[in-house]
Amino acid sequence: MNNDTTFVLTDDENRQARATTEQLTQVEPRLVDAPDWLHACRGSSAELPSRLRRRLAEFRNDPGDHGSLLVRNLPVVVDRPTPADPGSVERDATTGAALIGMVSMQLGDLIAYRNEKSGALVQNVVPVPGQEAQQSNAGSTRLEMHIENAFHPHRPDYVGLLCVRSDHERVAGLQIACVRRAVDTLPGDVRTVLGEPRFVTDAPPSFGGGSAAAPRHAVLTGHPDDPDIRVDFHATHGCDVPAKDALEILRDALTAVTETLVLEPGDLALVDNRVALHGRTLFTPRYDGEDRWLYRTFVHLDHRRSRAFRSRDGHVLD
Ligand SMILES: O=C(O)CCC(=O)C(=O)O
Ligand SMILES: [Fe+2]
Repeated sequence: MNNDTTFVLTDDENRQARATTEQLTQVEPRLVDAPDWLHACRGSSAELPSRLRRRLAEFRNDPGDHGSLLVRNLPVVVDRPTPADPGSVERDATTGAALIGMVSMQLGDLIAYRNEKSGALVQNVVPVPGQEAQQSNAGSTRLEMHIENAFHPHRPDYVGLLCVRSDHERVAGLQIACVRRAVDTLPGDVRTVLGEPRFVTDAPPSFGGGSAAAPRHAVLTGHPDDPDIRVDFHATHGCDVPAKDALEILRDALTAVTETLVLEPGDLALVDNRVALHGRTLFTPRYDGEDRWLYRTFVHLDHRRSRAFRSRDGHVLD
């Protein structure tokens, strides 16, 4: 198992990736969600520096004890103010969109959800005026630890977060906590409860909201010593007292292994959404066009598996 959580491109690799990226940004119609552009992106992803491709193949095979990989020194160029409109997405084939697209495609296939950020494959994670306290990526108060789309039957296998711009004070921390480093510290009876369908996760309002119709699910599944995890500490609730208690014990165990990364432009965090949660520390936006800006992608490993949820065999899940 490779537990090295950081991969830094050398300057030569940065130049090589820049050349591939520049070519890809010129491919018509220069729109991320267009099938022709996505096809070109898949091809270009095979031309990323070979050392990076090897590391990504290892990460796909085994995400390590930290369940995440930070790729640094990617050649991101930004020539626009940070957007601040609600639900904003990146439709243009910018250098950043090309980079996160290519790296994501070395792991699997890009997906999005029709009810979230208008189904765009590359989404902006930016603070939005008036949404400071929201438990969404438009907020700037602390964002609780979660796996992505915990409520959904087809959750992404990976989440990619590429930093285009840091926050002014360089304090906004992406937080990551992997169940692989916490599971041993949980008492046996707590693990048993977490492995039973005694939890519900509310869907966000854009997906119909609430937990009334939400099916009960387990928080830990798979091998008891190396489980997958399905929890969002804002949206998941225990259905009985032992289940509620077990969630609190799990939260403490994950807090003890939480790592915080202040991303810099050109840093891409890849999180294995089956074993690791993510969240964000508080920061103060200024809404001056220079605020923190990440691009986000979702990736799944088996495109075919979700075919019934995708009309016209596209990338957007209904
Ligand atoms: O802002 C961050 O660092 C993470 C936000 C987040 O959880 C997301 O966009 O899925
Ligand atoms: Fe998230």
